[in-house]
Amino acid sequence: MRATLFSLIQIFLLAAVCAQDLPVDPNATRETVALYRHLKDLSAKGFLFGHQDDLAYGVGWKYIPGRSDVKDITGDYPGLFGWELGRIELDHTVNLDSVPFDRMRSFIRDGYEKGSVITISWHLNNPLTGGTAWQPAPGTVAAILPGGEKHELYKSWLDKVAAFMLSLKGEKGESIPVIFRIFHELNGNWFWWGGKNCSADELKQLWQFTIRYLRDQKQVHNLLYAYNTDRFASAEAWLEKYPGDEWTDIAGFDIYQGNNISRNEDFAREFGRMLTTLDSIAAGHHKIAAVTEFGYNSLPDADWWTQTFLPTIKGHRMAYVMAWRNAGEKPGGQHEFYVPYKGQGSAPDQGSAVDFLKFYKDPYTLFQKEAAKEKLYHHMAKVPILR
Ligand code: BMA
Repeated sequence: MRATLFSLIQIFLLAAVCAQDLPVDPNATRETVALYRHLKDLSAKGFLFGHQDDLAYGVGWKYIPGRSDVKDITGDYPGLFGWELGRIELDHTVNLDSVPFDRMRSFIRDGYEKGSVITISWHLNNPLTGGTAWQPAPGTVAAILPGGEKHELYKSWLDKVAAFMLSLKGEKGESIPVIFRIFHELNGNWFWWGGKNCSADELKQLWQFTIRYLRDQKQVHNLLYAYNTDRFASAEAWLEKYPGDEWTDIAGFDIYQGNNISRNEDFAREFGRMLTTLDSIAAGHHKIAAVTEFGYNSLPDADWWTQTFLPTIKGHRMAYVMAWRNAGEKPGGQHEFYVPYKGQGSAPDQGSAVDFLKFYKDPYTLFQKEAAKEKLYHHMAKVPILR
């Protein structure tokens, strides 16, 4: 009898442990684990709509408290905010797009306190040459791996990232969970860590080292890790540098309409194909799927949101999608924006603003008000945490 009771307890404990679905970091904070679990289920309802640098600036304005191009059009903020750490490694006070890190910290806190999700990318400079992220050089990844000539330098850069991540605190002093999108667009040749600039094995080693260092050495426990490619041809191509299930929380890709994929039909076909492939990769590997960056620069098609983007993505299993930044006029005269803004077009009700409002109202798109209702940082009762 006693033996039977003992076995029953053992079985119960084993079942409870198996039922635990933990992220890459098994010691992730409670809020981080809660976010991870919520994001796993979210795609049944729809996707969070995200926007890079949303609270910092938009087209024609900068640092106006409470302002957001998304809010100007919809009355609501994004359900996910993207931020960027490039130049933190050099101890600069502003990032590569001139956003001050101290302001970024308060924007992150604001987004989190109101219930939205935070994701961060890092266009870190080339540690071998001192050039930018867009200046590849042979041997860069090898040089920062353990034993490489720039390994200590790379670790000192990670120390700065760790300090920033650890400085993100909510009202009660808890760490703010962040989806860290390291080495993004890693199948393209434009970044020093991408495509032909290193081998699959080197990238995997770099990935695993980076996480081990942040998680185990620096004790950063508020991060989920996103692996994302640019456009890709097949599941095999997407998986070419995949570091493994135990090193990945979120599976994604970046896609832009324009240039070599300009017609709506072509974009929808390509986008749909990649979404279908990512659905099955994410299901097979038990990962959260997301469109980690997307956009159609300057939104030349007034119906794009409801006639091209939304119908293509509906029915797929993305937890979030993130539009890139509304930089407006950039030095050098280029123009860049991916979300409509007040005054776009010749009258306030023209351009793609009306269409974006329809997109906002579709129950499938989740902005901040919906994100807040989901209580993404609260525990889901159904899965106990045994810690
Ligand atoms: C690019 C552009 C650049 C920017 C970079 C990093 O896609 O938006 O202007 O500097 O991202 O954020």
